[in-house]
Amino acid sequence: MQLFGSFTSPYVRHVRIALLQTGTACEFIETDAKGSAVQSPTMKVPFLHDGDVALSDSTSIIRYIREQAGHTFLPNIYSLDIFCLINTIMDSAINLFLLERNGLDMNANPYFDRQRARIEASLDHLEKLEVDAQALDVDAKLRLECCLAWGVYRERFSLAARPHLQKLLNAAQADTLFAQTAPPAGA
Ligand SMILES: N[C@@H](CCC(=O)N[C@@H](CS)C(=O)NCC(=O)O)C(=O)O
Repeated sequence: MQLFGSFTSPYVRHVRIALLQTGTACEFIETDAKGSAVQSPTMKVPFLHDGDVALSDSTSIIRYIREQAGHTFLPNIYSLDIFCLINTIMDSAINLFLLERNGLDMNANPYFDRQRARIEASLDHLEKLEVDAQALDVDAKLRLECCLAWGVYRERFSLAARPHLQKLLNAAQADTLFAQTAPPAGA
């Protein structure tokens, strides 16, 4: 089994933690934008190859890893909805991040404001929910933790006025596998 990804992607981090949690043997192949453009139809990381199996999204990859290990994947509807909400936050935040990195004027279009508002509103919603991370399905908890860590690491949003989410992130950072998969400083 081969996982293609980067050390900074929150989606890849979630997959790496699922691999470690299940003790799944897998070779990690560091892949940049050029590599993903020619090897995956989505032109994104992560993607996974396992014999005849080729998967191009972290969600299908994580389900594959969990099912191979005899575990369930997001059976609870509430956890699934949290997972989807966090994907929405990350997709918007990562898009804005990459557009900015590619030199676009981030005040150039009102749709960017809508994307920023979507991220803030979704984070406020999660803060208000006071989610009990321990009560979530493991992959909703991990997705939330990987998202919060990435947003703070890339300075895409702040948790200063979101004490509940900050507490969840602090707890995650004390976890061995979470610490082991942290993005390298300065990447
Ligand atoms: N829905 C995808 C999202 C993956 C994604 O957005 N990956 C980013 C890195 S964090 C990427 O490769 N972006 C490259 C691009 O947008 O060109 C998943 O869950 O795997």
